[in-house]
Amino acid sequence: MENKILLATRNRGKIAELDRLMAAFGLEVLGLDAFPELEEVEETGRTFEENALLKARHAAARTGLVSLADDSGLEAKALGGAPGVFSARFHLEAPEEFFKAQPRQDKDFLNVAWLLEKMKPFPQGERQARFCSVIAAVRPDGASIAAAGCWPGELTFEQRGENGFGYDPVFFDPARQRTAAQMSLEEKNRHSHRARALRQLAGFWPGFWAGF
Ligand code: ITT
Repeated sequence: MENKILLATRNRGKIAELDRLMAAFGLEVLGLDAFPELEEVEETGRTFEENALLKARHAAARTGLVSLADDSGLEAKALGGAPGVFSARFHLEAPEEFFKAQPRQDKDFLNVAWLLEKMKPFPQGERQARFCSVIAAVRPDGASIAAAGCWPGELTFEQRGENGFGYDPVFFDPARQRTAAQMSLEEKNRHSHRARALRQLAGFWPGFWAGF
């Protein structure tokens, strides 16, 4: 049995976190860089779980390797759980004037700026949010496991911190009194939605791996 697993994500922030988190599994972790010809799968699911399974299934079927994928996002209570599964594409719903007014045009910056814009009417006390992640693992024979984790917090009014990626600079953890972008990788990996999901998944792992 090969001791290799494919991490099926193109998001560098996720790769850095998952690489470190998965060290405990004692596996050789390959990235999608090893498979440049693998086409991206369209994320058509309505839930994090559906999308995580879609991505992991696609990678396992094409490469013949046990594949792990994360689908994740931010849910703001005041926005009825948005952006949720649309977190990576949230800025696409913004009007043209919004884009013209932005100093940067990269995806992470635009998503965060659009979120702060939508949250403008909501004062402190109405800014609860959580990060959620579902991590799915799929074997080449199609067998799968999946687990979820969420990280409760609040949205700030401005960006704080330089670390992490995506929405980290506006996600404030009240228990630790700082944003996710003000945490080191080690600290974020102790508390994050992704860490919580992976801890859950670890419980199913021995049976999943043994049947491979
Ligand atoms: P892959 O599908 O290749 O994994 P992606 O970036 O498209 O990469 P998703 O579809 O799961 O990943 O979208 C996740 C979105 O939620 C994306 O905008 C991230 O920036 C954001 N997000 C998820 N986890 C986050 C975290 O820990 N910190 C900040 N933002 C996060």
